[in-house]
Amino acid sequence: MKIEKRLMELSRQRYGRTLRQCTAPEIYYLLLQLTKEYIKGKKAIDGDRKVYYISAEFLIGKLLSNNLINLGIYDEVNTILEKHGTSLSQVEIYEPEPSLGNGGLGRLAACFLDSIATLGLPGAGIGLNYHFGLFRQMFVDNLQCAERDRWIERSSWLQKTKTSFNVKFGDRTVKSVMYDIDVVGYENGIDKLHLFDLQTVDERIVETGIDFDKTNIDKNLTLFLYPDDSDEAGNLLRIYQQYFMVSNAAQLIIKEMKDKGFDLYELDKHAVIQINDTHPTLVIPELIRILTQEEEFTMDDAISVVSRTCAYTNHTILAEALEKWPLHYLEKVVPVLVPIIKELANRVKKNCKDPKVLIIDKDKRVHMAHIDIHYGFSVNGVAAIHTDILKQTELKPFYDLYPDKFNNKTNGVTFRRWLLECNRPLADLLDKTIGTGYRKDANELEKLLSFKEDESVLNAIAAIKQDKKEELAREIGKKEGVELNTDSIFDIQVKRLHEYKRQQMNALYIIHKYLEIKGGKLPKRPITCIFGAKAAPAYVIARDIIHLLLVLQEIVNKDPDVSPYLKVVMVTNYNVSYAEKLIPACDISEQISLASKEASGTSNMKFMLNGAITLGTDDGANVEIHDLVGDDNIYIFGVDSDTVISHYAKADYVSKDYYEKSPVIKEAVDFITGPEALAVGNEENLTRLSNELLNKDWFMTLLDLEDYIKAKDRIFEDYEDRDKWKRMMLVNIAKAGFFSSDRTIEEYNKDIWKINC
Ligand code: 26Q
Repeated sequence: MKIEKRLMELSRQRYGRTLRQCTAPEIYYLLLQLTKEYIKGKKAIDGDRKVYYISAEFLIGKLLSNNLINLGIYDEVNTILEKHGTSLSQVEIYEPEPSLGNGGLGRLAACFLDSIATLGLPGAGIGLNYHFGLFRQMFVDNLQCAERDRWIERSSWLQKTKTSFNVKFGDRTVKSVMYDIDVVGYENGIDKLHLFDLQTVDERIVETGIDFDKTNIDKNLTLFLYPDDSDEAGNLLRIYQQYFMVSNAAQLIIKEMKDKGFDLYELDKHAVIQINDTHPTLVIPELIRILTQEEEFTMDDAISVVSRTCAYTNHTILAEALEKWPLHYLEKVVPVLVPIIKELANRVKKNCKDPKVLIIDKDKRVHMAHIDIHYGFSVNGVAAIHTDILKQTELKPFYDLYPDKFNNKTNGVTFRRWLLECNRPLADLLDKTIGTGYRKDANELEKLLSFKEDESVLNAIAAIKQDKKEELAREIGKKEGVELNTDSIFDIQVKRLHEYKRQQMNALYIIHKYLEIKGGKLPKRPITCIFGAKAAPAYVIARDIIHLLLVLQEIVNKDPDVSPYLKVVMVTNYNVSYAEKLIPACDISEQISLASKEASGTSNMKFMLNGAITLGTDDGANVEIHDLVGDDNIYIFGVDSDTVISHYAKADYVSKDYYEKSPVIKEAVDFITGPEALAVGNEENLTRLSNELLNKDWFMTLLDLEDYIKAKDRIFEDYEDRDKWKRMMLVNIAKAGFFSSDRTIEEYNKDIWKINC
């Protein structure tokens, strides 16, 4: 009982009390210290070749349970806590959650670090130590408000290091300080997440909410994740952040190479840099700058070795999300890089006649992705359909130039957090049924298929789902003040709020159902529609959609005729911890993006792994889920990506036509600005949203609405065939092995990184 003894010792030393006498937050700090001591005893993963995963976001979530699981001491610690009158779940609520990411891309980076360490690959994450991460969301008068979310405490997972670099901007030079967070591999060694902070950062300049002086770079550089980029000062700050991140990364990488005695001309042999979307793209010119100006490389040699070291991952085809910086912004913020970027651009211009592949376009905007593609050795998309669209449409001219650079790496999620941690009862059932081999080799989940007709296994899966629904209902009752019926169907859509993800289509379904129920057509079983989403503070329509959802929540839940059959709840401040409660409790996983627009999606994988059935379009990784489980175990609706792409090409989609042709659509859209909605909501928000749907509807909500209603009614109907539903749950769990991030990282390593191969 080494752990118990040490915990009791720590509680005496730190608080002068027994474990039982300590409060839950005190026990959290004891466990933090204990876990850190345990980690110190583990080996650092080391080798001659290392991957550096540079990312502006690492949405790591809370780390206590995750680290205990990966260290293999979770059960032991929990048993000790229970013996002393508490439990891990009562303690971990006091761990502050680092929200160092917006959504999928940031969470993917966190899953990848877990898998890199688990596979024993020498690797490090490199990012920024935002003091306030993503905002904390609140609702006031059915509108979203944003509050700062401070997560750093005196005792935390962050360890201050002695590493520090100078970063030279056009108008100032600043100093960094590097903090480390240990990344614990599952039954393996330790890698590091390096988060760079500004030495002179000053939290006191934050005014109310999330407002602060965007021009005070010496104090604000690492305060916030993605400050508002709706104005020029916000955009400039973003470039300051990006250069600060990559200059530190480049200096650290070069220093590590030198410390290990490696020849910089062989940088590509010892380091591979994975560029997570275009946010870290400036690492390419920065490395070239350092090699040519500080290490006496010729330009040719520097470009050659850097190009053989850097690989780029694309996460989006949305034009507005592809970064293009006006050259004069770069001239102001990072003048030292401008001659290098111009040199890179000129070399492209000399060789390629197609204006679509230029780095600097005719309007003097620098296309960040183009730097990555010309001067990196690998370009990957994040799901099969996404990579195909990149090759055939969005990046076709580049694919024609460099067919060998393009490859697909379908995303994955770490099963440690998204199964072992968030759904321990399901993991225990799997252990008992198919053995524990799936924990190391996720494909072994398929063994579950041989239990497809085994009633006791099917009932056990259903019973776990029921327990998880009850747990979630308690949580939502406590946090949101909404009472849920756990015999109802839990239909869940949680993800960032974006028009292409089409939460507005789900809202229109709710209106349709509300009107049906009002008209006397009752569903066989009550339905609970759960949403979780943050909208970027400057994204007006996204905030209007949140407003509509909150208005519907009020109307539906307060209506005594309707609320016994239909409930709506928009959870506050959706984050990783909330996801860990929502996902295991879900019956229906809503993945309803406009086909072609969701690069992959990763919550779809987490839901599937936890036995939810997907209701989705043929988009992103849904396509691969569909292939794996077959038509009988998924509900696919809507037009396909080719049709969508052709509508855009011909500009022939007119949403008003659909509104006018279909009474069902008309009735639902009219409700948004009708008397019931206006009695509860704001005219300005609701009218703007209605106009958007009627006059623009860029993401074709009305095109798919009728098919969506049909699919949804069919899935609700099928829920009543409980045996069939349980088998669908089992098949989804059994087929989820492909979506382990261990598989994804093995593929990155085999095709791109080539470490220990
Ligand atoms: C760009 C320019 C200016 C300001 C902000 C940005 C910006 C910020 C964040 C652009 C993109 C992001 C985040 C993108 C993201 O999360 N993409 C998601 O990545 C997941 C992991 O690959 C995919 O599963 C999702 O489909 C994709 O939407």
